[in-house]
Amino acid sequence: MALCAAAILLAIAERDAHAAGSAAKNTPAAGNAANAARYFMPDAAASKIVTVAPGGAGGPGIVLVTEAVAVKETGPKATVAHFGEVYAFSPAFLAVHRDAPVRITLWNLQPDDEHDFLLEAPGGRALMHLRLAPLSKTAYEFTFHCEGLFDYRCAVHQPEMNGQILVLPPASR
Ligand SMILES: [Cu+2]
Repeated sequence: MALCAAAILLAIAERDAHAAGSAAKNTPAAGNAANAARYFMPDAAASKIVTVAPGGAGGPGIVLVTEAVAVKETGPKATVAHFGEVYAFSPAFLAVHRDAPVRITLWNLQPDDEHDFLLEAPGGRALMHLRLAPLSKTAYEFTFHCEGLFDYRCAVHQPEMNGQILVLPPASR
């Protein structure tokens, strides 16, 4: 696990360098081009912690959907008035084994709401950030190389739209 600790520190350093380089562009006025640039797959440093490939081979895998908990279309009205619209990931907790590829299909069920999928290393630094367009369904094969607890969130719907992936030791046979 010492290698993982080093990998996570390196990922933090590279993300900080990236953030510093792009800070000047990071204004609301920068518009859609900057929005497109905010999404990314794991870079070289992050891939030491998790590798992610579009698609993914057979097997049932895991389906991760965006759930409308309380929204303007269906209410409850008093809840939406009090809290605003509330969304959640379902499931909000996944357990996987280290070094075992698992296909995760990300499914945005809402016809008119943007979501995204931001995966963080233990310690909170972003490893990847995907756009989940309305009514989209995209599958990725994830292989975690480090054990630990990884948070995922939708950056659009904070603080409520979060989940965790627990990466366990390899399954014994
Ligand atoms: Cu969202």
